[in-house]
Amino acid sequence: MKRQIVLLGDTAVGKTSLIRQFTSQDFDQLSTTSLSASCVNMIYEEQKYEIWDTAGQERYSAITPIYYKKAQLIIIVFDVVHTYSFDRAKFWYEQVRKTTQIPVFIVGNMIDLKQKVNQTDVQFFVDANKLLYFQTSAKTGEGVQNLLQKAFQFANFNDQKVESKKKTSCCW
Ligand SMILES: Nc1nc2c(ncn2[C@@H]2O[C@H](COP(=O)(O)OP(=O)(O)OP(=O)(O)O)[C@@H](O)[C@H]2O)c(=O)[nH]1
Ligand SMILES: [Mg+2]
Repeated sequence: MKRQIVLLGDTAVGKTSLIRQFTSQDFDQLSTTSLSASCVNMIYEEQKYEIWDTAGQERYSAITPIYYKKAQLIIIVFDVVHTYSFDRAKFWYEQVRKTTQIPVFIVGNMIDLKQKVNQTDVQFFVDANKLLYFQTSAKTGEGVQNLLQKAFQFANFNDQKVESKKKTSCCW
């Protein structure tokens, strides 16, 4: 079975750029806004994964839940330059938690630029919700492969937990 990993976050935080780094270690300064969700397939340690890129513009918010409801892991991205993008990350976390308890990673992208989002606020949020926090630059590639590897491991682990839970409930 394929594991699904879904990226969420405000427009222009670098979701598409992160996926480009995941798959081809490459960066496009002229990356244009996504108008719909799309997916790429990846294989890690013989396991297949689907990485879903969603459209961050507000007008697509209503359809985005379709993509994360069946995921094994959700990665919520903000960019460390715009405080509003962090507010939107918190919004997405609340939306996700309305329907699912699956693991969520928080990613602060664009660490190659001057950071304006208050790190204490981010740390408070991730600690309060017991989330893993990663910092990346989709431009330089810093932190990106570490994020990807942890994402594969978590998506796989989470799926095994679901499967073993199912087995246990069959035995009741
Ligand atoms: N300096 C810098 N620029 C970045 C980084 N990541 C993305 N960008 C740039 O930011 C802009 C938006 O990146 P995208 O990856 O298209 O953003 P997105 O989150 O997919 O946006 P939507 O598709 O609208 O939801 C592009 O111009 C990218 O080149 C980064 O880590 N550092
Ligand atoms: Mg995009």
